[in-house]
Amino acid sequence: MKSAEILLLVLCLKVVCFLAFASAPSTCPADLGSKCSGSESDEWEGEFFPGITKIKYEGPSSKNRLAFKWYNAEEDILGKKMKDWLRFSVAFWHTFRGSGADPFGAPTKFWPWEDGTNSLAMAKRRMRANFEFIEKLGVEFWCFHDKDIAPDGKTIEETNANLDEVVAVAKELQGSKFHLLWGTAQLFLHPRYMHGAATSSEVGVYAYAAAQVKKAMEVTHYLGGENYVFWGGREGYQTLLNTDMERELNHLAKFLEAAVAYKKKIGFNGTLLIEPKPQEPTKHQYDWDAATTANFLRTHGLTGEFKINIECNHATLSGHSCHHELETARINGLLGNIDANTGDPQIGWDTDQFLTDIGEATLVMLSVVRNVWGGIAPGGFNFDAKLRRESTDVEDLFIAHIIGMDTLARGLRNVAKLIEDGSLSDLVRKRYESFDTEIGALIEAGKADFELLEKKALEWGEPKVASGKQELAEMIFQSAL
Ligand code: XUL
Ligand code: CO
Repeated sequence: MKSAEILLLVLCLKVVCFLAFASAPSTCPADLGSKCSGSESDEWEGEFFPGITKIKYEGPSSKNRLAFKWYNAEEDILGKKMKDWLRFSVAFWHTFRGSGADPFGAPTKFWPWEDGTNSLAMAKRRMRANFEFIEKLGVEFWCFHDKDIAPDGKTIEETNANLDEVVAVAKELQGSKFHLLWGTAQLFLHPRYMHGAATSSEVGVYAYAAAQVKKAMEVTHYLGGENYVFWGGREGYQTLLNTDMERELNHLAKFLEAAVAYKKKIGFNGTLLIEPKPQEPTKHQYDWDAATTANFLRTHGLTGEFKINIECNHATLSGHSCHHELETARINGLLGNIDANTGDPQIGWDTDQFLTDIGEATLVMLSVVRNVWGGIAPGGFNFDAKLRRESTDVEDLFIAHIIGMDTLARGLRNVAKLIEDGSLSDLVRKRYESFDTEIGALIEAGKADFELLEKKALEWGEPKVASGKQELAEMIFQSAL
């Protein structure tokens, strides 16, 4: 091995160790001075974000980087306030535990409130920072994994006690002003989950995962969570040569059935959501995409109990667009929530970037506005998105969320324009108008048999086939941007 390779290996191992035990830096950077003491106190003098006041809407001509140009929470669009269409949520794991580490490089973010530890005191202080952040950003919701918000203890009991302490702080800070969009259990970081959790080949791991999800559901319920998410972090396989796929899928279904039973037992009324992803960390994740997930739910009689959380970056990893995944979930009556992010067109992994593409956001909002309930509540838009490794200023956390919120707000405004204009829906309606006939109605009602259709084909002769008008559709769409 060349010395450069050894250096890289050592660095990677360091990063892996770092990720396993804490997302915060393990030593205090020199420039944090006395505040970086690693102390046992969750106290913090003054504000976490001094100099940043509540982010306001200033309109499209504003040059203020800390203002909304398009998102105006109270403004009515298509009969609802923007904030009620969008229900934005801050993802605790990215915004407060994201360190900037990647497989090749050490952490780059050393937020002033971090003390370099993964202590309980630090966890409580971080929770206070979270609520100051969402208040200043003007967001009402947040999301978390159990492991993001509280450190592990030596036993399940100790771990649960730690979680309870932090959750009590979160409950107090939430008050009636803020809400939990969803909670989830993190079932992928610890080595015990290397073969999966509900799909592990080890029964002890299956039971451990059940205990963890049970607790995560309890605290989500306690915090008034509106949803609970299952993302199959390692529920999949690396090779079919050592895998009994049928058995693993059955185990997963039984695990989800047990979750439904427990939800009912504790009186948790939130929606259970499955978040599809095709690969990463496993070579093949079982919840590949929306269609695979819908089929799995149907096969196991779980469709009435679950909805789907579509993450845009996962959609593109599965070879679909986010719009395709949203439409697939929507037409199956399963669209429950959106993890609002995007990938990079040249990089083939889950880069979890803030969505900044206005066209993409308009397509996303088309699905949301068309959804059966006219929106996705009790779901929302969770920013499962992180700053780039190289973005290291505290204000970057605000700027990233502001652009993410403004982009989706622009998408919503554009959909309102498209609806008002009506030409796009006219184009689609006209395209199928040959079915708005007596025979079309019989086909759609399942009453047209092959003999009848053959009779019609003989009578009509060679059918005339009209233009699909794709470029016109694109022209109309673009005129709304
Ligand atoms: C991972 C991912 C997760 C889930 C929650 O790709 O999206 O953050 O959203 O576990
Ligand atoms: Co996600």
